[in-house]
Amino acid sequence: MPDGVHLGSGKVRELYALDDRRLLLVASDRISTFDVVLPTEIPDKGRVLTGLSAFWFARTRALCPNHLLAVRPDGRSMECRRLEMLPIECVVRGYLSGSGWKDYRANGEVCGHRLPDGLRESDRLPAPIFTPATKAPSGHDENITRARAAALVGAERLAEVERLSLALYRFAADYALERGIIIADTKFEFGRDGDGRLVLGDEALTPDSSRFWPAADYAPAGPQPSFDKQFVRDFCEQTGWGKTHPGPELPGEVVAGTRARYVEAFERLTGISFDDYLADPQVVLS
Ligand code: Q0Z
Repeated sequence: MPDGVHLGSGKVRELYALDDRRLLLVASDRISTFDVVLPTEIPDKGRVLTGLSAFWFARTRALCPNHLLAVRPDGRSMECRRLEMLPIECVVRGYLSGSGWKDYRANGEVCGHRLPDGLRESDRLPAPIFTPATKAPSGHDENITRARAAALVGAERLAEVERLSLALYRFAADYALERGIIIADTKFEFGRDGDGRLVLGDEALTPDSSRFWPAADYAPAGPQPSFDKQFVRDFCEQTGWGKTHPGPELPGEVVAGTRARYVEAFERLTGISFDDYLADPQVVLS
């Protein structure tokens, strides 16, 4: 077990305090689907997610400062600067999916962004949009208007996180698309450091905080297969499971196929072999 005082658990991550300035964020191998954590783990999933986050933090430092201090030799733990987190989720959507698609179908707009008529599920948007949400402990985050977001963080700070979120998304989505992965949408979390400056926190641009789609299979006008979780979803649908706790155990071939997809996402995006990452996690930082 890592050192530090346990501060909290996410569905698949753990947070520890190392001292008054530093936190340890540990990514487990747990996997969730349809909002339920499954009883079977995906070996190395936490390492893939930590490696990808660290990779993006290293490559986006010039766009926006971030909380990363170090990746531990276990490859799944990140030492981070302790921040005062903002009470909103900074979602950017480049494609119409999930709650964005739902809201568009209901009223033609998403978080106050009026969109062209006639868009289909999974269509690419004319330009990426910033669609803030409130943090709900249930994980069912609620889209909010920019007026409500401004009331929560201040108009000036909202404008700054919008600009930063769009810049980060554009950079990563362009980069990923060249490597065959569509980042359909993503969620950033920002905090303020001791001097009040905005800092990117949490995890960033991972398949758990984003929708990753295989670009080769992209076919709008319907839902897209998930780059990482499709085998798990297909298996779960097949079993007739009611999507309430507890979820089903995953068979070995679903575990192996899913692990391979996580490793493939890591290797495509970073250009680094996952074995090299396991041997020395610092490789993602240069
Ligand atoms: C992140 C979370 C997890 C449970 C708080 N740099 C930071 N400073 C202060 N707070 C946080 C961070 Cl990243 C912070 N979370 C999300 C992560 C387990 C909750 F691993 N909560």
